[in-house]
Parts: sequence; C-alpha cells; structure tokens
Amino acid sequence: MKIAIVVSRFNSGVTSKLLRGAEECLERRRAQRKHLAVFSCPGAFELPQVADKLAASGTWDAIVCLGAVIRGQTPHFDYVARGAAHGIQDVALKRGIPVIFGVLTTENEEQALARAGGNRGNKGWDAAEAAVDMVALFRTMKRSGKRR
Ligand code: INI
Repeated sequence: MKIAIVVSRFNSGVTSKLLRGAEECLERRRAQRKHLAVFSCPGAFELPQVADKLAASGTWDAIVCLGAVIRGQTPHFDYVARGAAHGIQDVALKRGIPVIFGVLTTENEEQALARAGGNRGNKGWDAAEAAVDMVALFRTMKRSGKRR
C-alpha cells in the first residue's frame, strides 16, 4: 500500500503533531517506510493542488492531507477552510483514489492541540487509518466486481 502524506506548514506546531500521529498509525498498520512519502506545502489552501498532482502521477494508492485552520480574527479562515475541504473532495472524486481530509478547523490553538495528540485524540492518526481502510475497501470492491 503506497501512501503519500501532504502536510501544511502553517500552524506547524499543530501540523507536525498530526504528521507524527499519521506516521505512528501507518507504522502500527505495518505500512512499509519505503512505500510512504511526506510532502509539505505552505498552507491548507495549497493541499488540494499538491494532492491532485500526486494523484495524477498514478504512484499512490491513497493521499492523506494534513493541516490546521484556526479561526483567529479574520474571515480568511472561512476561505481557507472551505477551499481545503472542497478542493480535497474534488480531487478524490476526480482521481478515484482515497484523498483523506485530515484538516483541523478550530476556533483556537488550544482546540487544535487537543485534537493533535491531546485529550481529543489525533486527527492525523484518524486520517491515516481512514486511508488504509479506504484502500482495503477499494481492493475488496475491485475483487468482488471481478467475480461477477
Ligand atoms: N493556512 C492554514 O493552513 N491555516 C490557517 O489557519 C491559515 N489562516 O488562518 O490564514 C492559513 N492561511 C494560509 C493559506 O492556507 C495559504 O497558504 C495562503 O493564503 C497562500 O495561498
């Protein structure tokens, strides 16, 4: 199973923890290091474009997108959060491989840290697990399609 992780550098104190969670999950699920790659981009808004290029390469079975959009005081939040969510979904539907939305959208940094290995779990881990599950599901669907 070849999995690419794209992680944004904006709010890196949070996203580095999401990345660690995702890597730990993949290690636990026995993904081989040589079949994983990590790419970093400036912010969550850029995640879909990087994911699209990776998906177009045909190299990866799934792509995990990790980011943290924290509301703060500006309407910028809504544009970035919506752009990331819709963009990632568009790539998944267009390219036909799992492209996982591991992007936190929170009111403040405290809420984000709680979901990046704090007392609310680690969304990076959850995103990696979703990728593994989706690849397995697609393989099952492919096999059952062949039997008919
Ligand atoms: N990018 C994030 O990943 N998280 C944020 O909270 C954020 N805010 O709030 O501005 C953010 N902005 C940068 C954006 O993702 C792009 O990198 C930038 O607009 C350049 O396209």
